Amino acid sequence: MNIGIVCYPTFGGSGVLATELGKALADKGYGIHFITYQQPVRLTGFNANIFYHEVRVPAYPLFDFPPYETALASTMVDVVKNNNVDLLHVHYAIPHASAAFMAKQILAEENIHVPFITTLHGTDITLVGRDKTYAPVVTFSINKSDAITAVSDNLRNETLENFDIKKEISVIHNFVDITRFSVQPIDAFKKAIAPNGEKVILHASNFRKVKRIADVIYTFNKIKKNIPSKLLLVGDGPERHMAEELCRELGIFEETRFVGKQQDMEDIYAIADLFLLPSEYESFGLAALEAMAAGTPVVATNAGGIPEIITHGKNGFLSDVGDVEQMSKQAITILENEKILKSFSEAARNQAETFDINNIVPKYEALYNQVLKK
Ligand code: GMT
Repeated sequence: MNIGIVCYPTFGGSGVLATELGKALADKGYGIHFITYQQPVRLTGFNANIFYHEVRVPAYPLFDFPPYETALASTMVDVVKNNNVDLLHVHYAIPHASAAFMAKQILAEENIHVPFITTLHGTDITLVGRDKTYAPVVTFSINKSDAITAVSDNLRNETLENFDIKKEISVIHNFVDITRFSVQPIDAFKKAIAPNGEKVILHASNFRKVKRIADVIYTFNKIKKNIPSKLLLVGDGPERHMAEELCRELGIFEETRFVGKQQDMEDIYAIADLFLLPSEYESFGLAALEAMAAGTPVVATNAGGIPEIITHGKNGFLSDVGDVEQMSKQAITILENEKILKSFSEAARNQAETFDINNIVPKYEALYNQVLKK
């Protein structure tokens, strides 16, 4: 089977998930055609079954806003025709689902019938998609999808509550490759971050407002008063400058390390003792799952789909959004006692195993077969 995968190629969770899915399917013998404006960041190495098709958006002086959606739909048409693509799987509704619908219609004119599946990831529904500017097109293109999936029960419910969806939405949770995250910590790296054996508190995200980076910093500020610790911040985005300023204001800049966007996340999770995810909302929280796969317990908010991964008091802790007092107490509970830390770490890893790639990818394969049989 040949599958066209459309996603954002960046460090965002939807792009990461789509790329890992494509790689896993290629390993199983599927022909995978990534269609996007840039090589996906997690698409490294060579695999004979993987193809990357760049969407080019030519500049023209008339265009203040180059029409990416049109270029994407045209590229989809081209890729389907020239590579015998059997189905399209688009990740993140905007503008991928409407572009896929357009491509499907164009191909139908030539008697080429290609179904498309839309996977909803989060902000395409909860933040951006709900905005009046996009909502009619998002609703229409979700309804026109041949199958719809959401990455958590919470996101499925949010979609049904906020959009007039006339079709079934299947929940296929995000996954993690447990083997990839089972690496030993690199001593030199741990020493560079925590030279005196301090605990390493980690946060990784795209530093957008929804991640509440200030809460990461305030929580850390409280933790470090009780536990010798360092804060490692991975990623980049609009809130980074504010975060650096806040660390300076609180006088903890020396205890924090901003390392920007990173590829080898397994090595980073491996040296962390605790992961903080104080988001306003997460449809799922893929970074938390990756941390857990590496045996790093997570202190997070009880927002969105996070409680579908973290069992409060067993493999991590959950708090109300903004409750930094509570989050710091929970972090200290885990970190101050090696026995507790070990038991949370093991429980986190066990929980992550239920979301292992080998358990989840077959669900997508079953859906592809179902859609192609229709
Ligand atoms: O906002 C992000 O974290 C990026 C965003 C994306 O679409 O790239 O992530 C969303 O999709 C991820 C993968 O399914 C989920 O793990 C994240 O929870 C979700 N983000 C939000 O809902 C804010």
